[in-house]
Amino acid sequence: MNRFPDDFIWGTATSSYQIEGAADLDGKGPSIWDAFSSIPGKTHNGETGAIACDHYHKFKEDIRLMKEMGVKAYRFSIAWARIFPTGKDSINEEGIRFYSDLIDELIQADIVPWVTLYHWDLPLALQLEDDGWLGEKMADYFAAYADVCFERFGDRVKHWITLNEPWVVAILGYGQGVFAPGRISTSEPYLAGHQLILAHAKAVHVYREKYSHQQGQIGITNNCDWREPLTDSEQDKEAAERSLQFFLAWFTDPIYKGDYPELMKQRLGEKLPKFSSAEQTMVKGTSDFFGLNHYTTMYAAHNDGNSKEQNVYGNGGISEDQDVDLSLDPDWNLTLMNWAVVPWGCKKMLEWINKRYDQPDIYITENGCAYADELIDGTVDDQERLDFYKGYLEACQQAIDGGVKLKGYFAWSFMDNFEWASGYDKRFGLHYVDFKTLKRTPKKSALWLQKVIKSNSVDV
Ligand code: PNW
Repeated sequence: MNRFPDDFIWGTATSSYQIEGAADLDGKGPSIWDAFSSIPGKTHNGETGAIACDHYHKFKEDIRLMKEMGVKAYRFSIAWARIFPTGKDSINEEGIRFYSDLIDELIQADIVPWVTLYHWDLPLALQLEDDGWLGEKMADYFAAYADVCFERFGDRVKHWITLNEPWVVAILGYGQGVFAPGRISTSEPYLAGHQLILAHAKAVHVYREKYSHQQGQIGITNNCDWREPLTDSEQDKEAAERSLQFFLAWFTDPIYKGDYPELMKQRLGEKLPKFSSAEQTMVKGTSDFFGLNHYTTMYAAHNDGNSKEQNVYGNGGISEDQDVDLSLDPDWNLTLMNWAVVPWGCKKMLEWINKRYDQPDIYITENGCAYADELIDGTVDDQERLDFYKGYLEACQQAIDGGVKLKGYFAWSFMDNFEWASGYDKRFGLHYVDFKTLKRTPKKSALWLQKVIKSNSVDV
């Protein structure tokens, strides 16, 4: 029987705005997602995270369900605006209390908290006063907020993730405008990305300089889809590599190597901000592990600059900077997000990271799929999701067998939740949530994953 390593970390993941609700309770300030989702037309059916799964009030029940599944770790995020309602200056003790209680409850249940400091719900005040991630004081504000989290929670939290998916913040938030703050630009994503990297690095330095006695780990989570060359031609192979560098190495090269990838610098020229040499030193080496969110795969082909069909896919980045055409194999199954199910792409992605960054410890901090699940006679038969997880976990196991240091896997998501601009129809959860009654029900895939975790093997 194929087994995962004995110390493999099995977890599930969520984020604050997608599950908590209680958007303006107990002193929480508004975030850019409260504002963005209240603008007509920005989200599916005008839905918002104002109530979401009401995890704010139901977290004890949720932890009970996690315990039943047997998960070893739970990745959640802190809403910055619960801690600092305006993003800075004065602390909201009621916000501290909520996360402190959540952490205590997890530890009592023997579930290790993995805490993300920023999963996109920026305090609105910082957007209005400082232009959000375009603002040059953001790194200081983020580091000050992180400092308070380390101080108040670091006695119990030993696993920190600074930022979730800066690529999404930069491209979908500042490029395509489909996520908060809704900006549309071909240059701002690189400016926002730059401030995000600096903010991450500053927070890591605070942690290492002031809180080393807490003996925790800190890193960042980036997302990347695999890019498979459409043909064997050198041009398509180069296009796929270029696409991966514009997607992932944009954020991970500065952190692992000290600067942006050479080909991005060449192609972007003045559009790409530069790190001073002091900043390069500050940024380099600021991740104790490689956090990866991985969902799908696309073919990449060279584009000679004449094709008009460049931006058809939401996750291509700024394609005119890359000269890459993306496409799907018509044989691939699609999830409700129209993301293709390609387990071997996950294995290749892990191998690419292993090679480029010299065998780092990798954690898949998100992987999962959305379907239109239905609750029928008290059960949810989500066989497609079960097959998805089986395929991707087998790919993970093959990568581990091939020498990749994959140390853990967090399924996205613990329960159905507010899928950002797509609202509540896109169900990613292992647990079904009835958004009228807020009742939770484990899906078939959750019961299967429970067995996987127990036996440390996907052959169950
Ligand atoms: C991630 N893309 O978002 C987030 O971390 C989660 O909050 C989210 O619910 C989950 O994946 C599912 O979407 C992404 O366009 C959003 O490539 C968009 C993309 C990737 C990740």
